[in-house]
Order: sequence, then C-alpha cells, then structure tokens
Amino acid sequence: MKTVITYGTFDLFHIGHVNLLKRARSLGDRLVVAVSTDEFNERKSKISLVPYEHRAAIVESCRYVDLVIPENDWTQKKIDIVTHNVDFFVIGDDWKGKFDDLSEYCEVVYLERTENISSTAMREAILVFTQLGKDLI
Ligand code: C2G
Repeated sequence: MKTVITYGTFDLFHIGHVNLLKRARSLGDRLVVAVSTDEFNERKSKISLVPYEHRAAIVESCRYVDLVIPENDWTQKKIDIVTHNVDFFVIGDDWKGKFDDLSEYCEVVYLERTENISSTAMREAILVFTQLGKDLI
C-alpha cells in the first residue's frame, strides 16, 4: 500500500486542484490531503473566501482523495509523513525546492501547475463581477 500526501488551501476548488489531486493519487494507492485551516492561512498571508470546514468537505468529496486532515502549521509535515506512513510527498512546482528536506522521510515530487487558473484570479474575477453587478443596478 503506497500512500501519497499533499498540502494546500484549496480555496474556490478548481481544475488546477483536481489535476494535482488526480496526478498525486496516481502515484500510489491512497491520497491524504492536508487542507490549510483558516488560522494557518492567515500565517501563510493567504486569504480564502471559503471557510476551512467547507474547503475540507469539498476536497474530501473528490474521487481521488481518501483522507483529509487539517494543516495547522508549517512544521507538521514530517509528523504527518511518519503518522500516515507516507511514501510520496507531492505538491505543485510553484513550491519547487521548498520541501526537499522531506526527502529524508519519503519521495518528494513537484508536479507542474495547471496554467491559467488560480484561486487568486477567481477571487479577483468575483470582485469584478460583483462590482459590475452593482454598477448595472
Ligand atoms: N495548483 C496547481 N495548479 C494551479 C493551482 C494550484 O497545480 N493552477 C496546486 C498547487 O501547486 C498546490 C495545490 O494545487 O500543490 C493547492 O494549491 P493552493 O490551494 O494554492 O495551496 P498553497 O497555498 O500552495 O498551499 O504547506 C503547503 C501549503 O499549504 C500549500
């Protein structure tokens, strides 16, 4: 049984997230996803529109995901890898090199990001449409 783990905010769940989770899952038999809590997002200086409980439930509903755990801190990865007997740590290549230290515990794989989609761009689009809606009323 090969276990894969990945981490992320997964705000406004989109095809880039699906592609990442699908490819991550294909590396093993089980995929654990650590979803950043709202409190941890603040420390990541990341704003998410969707609250943690909903983000976690949406990720859990994805066919490629076997277990969702909270990501509360930068330092939990090594503990998670040991706790869940992880064989592969996977994350998008926007993080390339940042988690090489985990190769002491498991294989580290950086996957190419999906182009032309991001939660940030989606949040900005929502703001624009909201503003346009106000102007049209
Ligand atoms: N991703 C992707 N393609 C995109 C957008 C995101 O492959 N167009 C990937 C990211 O590289 C990441 C995952 O989807 O592997 C989740 O992305 P985010 O929700 O932006 O997560 P991030 O803020 O990068 O959190 O401790 C690690 C952090 O929690 C990672």
